[in-house]
Amino acid sequence: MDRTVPRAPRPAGRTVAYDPSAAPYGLHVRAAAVLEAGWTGSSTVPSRGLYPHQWSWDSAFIAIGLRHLSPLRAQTELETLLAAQWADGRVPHIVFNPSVPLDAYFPSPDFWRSSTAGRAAGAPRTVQTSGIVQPPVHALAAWLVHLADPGLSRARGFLARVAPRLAAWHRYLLHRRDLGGAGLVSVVHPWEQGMDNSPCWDRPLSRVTPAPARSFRRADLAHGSPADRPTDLDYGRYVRLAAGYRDRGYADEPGGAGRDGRSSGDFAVEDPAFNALLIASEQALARIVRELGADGSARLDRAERLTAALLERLWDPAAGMFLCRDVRAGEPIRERGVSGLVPLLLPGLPRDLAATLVRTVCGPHFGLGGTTRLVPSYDLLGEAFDPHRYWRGPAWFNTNWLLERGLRLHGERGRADALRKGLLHTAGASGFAEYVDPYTGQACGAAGFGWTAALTLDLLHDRPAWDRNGLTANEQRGDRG
Ligand code: 9WN
Repeated sequence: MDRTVPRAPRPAGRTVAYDPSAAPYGLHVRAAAVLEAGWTGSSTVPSRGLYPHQWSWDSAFIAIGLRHLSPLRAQTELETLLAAQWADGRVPHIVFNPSVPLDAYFPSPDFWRSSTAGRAAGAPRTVQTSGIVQPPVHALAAWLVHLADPGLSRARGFLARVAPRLAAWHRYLLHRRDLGGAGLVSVVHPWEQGMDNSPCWDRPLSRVTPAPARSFRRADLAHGSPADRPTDLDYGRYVRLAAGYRDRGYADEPGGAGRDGRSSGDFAVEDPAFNALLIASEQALARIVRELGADGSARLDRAERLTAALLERLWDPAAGMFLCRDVRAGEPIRERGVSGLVPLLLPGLPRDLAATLVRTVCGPHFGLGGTTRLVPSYDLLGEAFDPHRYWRGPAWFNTNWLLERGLRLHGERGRADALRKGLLHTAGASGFAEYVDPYTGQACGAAGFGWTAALTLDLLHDRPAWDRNGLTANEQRGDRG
């Protein structure tokens, strides 16, 4: 019997047999169609209208889903992104598609001027990129993509080609971005952390003088409701920060510059999700180098040290979760954002702390299993909470996918199953929305969003594989071959 989907879009390369008894047929086909529509030939756009280029962490999440349709495409997705890596190791947050008109997205290549302003930092000459980064989900994605078809991966030398780039990427973060001097990575722009408009940034951003609204032209308002998007004042601050970094040649000044060290700009924040994803990716890179015949134990040791620094520096017992740290002010940011829950995906968390995080996810501030369907991006009880405004309350699928994995990893099977069910239902009912109202599931932002479709596919097809082949507690604690 032919078990492949008859009318599903068929990406190039080997397609993966689909078992109709294992997952809802319609949802699989619709999610696959979203990814097919976003495929440019070498990567996938998050959204044709709102985000018509390649984004860094989107591509990692998209590859994690794409591997269930075409492992070849999933490998290509990551290879395309890594081909735009700078010589200093940074992986840019946007790789621009030259065939897209300049005014389709702001800030466009002529704002970033990567090949000129970024020359000293080693920006590539042949492709235009932004000069900031996004969370390092890539090694984790590369490992999961490899597992989808190890034969193809070995035949193409996939891991051998991406491993040095992933290692350079992590090196850049660990050596050039330790701005607080405590071993954790700092982000220098809210766009780097990926949850752009989170209330967690309000305080550190308030020190940034906004660029005047007339000095730039936003493109996002043509696609989204202004009530759901960041304000012009916020955009003015984003623009000022990015332009300042660009005008300093995208140079980083690591080593605990601290309160007075302005050379790296006004904004420097240690974020729990960014650092937890680096730890998970460092663990994945250990698996990758081991698969390539080398010793991964130094990387596992580093992951342990980073986990200790994360606990020491960002865990807040009173809040029952991790908090961001404002490196310039030298103090924690007392706002509960979903990023403070994301370290739940780490197998090396102390048991009591993981239990506390689960209580917080399900408690009044995030409401999972009670008032909310999906985990909101920000504290339900916070003053700035807004169920529709960008990263100030709505639920996103990537953060919920990470929490589903974390709940499962820490033995919370019932809660993980319920969240998975909620995610699959909401993804389908919302038309794979960019984000949703956490109470009602109402669709917000772009429709047919890349990582929403990709992570839907992953939840449909990969529940056992994550436990079996992913980063399980046993692998991290004992298995150090
Ligand atoms: C800026 C592409 C990106 C995501 C981010 C999300 C949003 C961009 C924007 O879209 O950010 O990078 O223009 O608002 O916040 O997480 O990667 O989907």
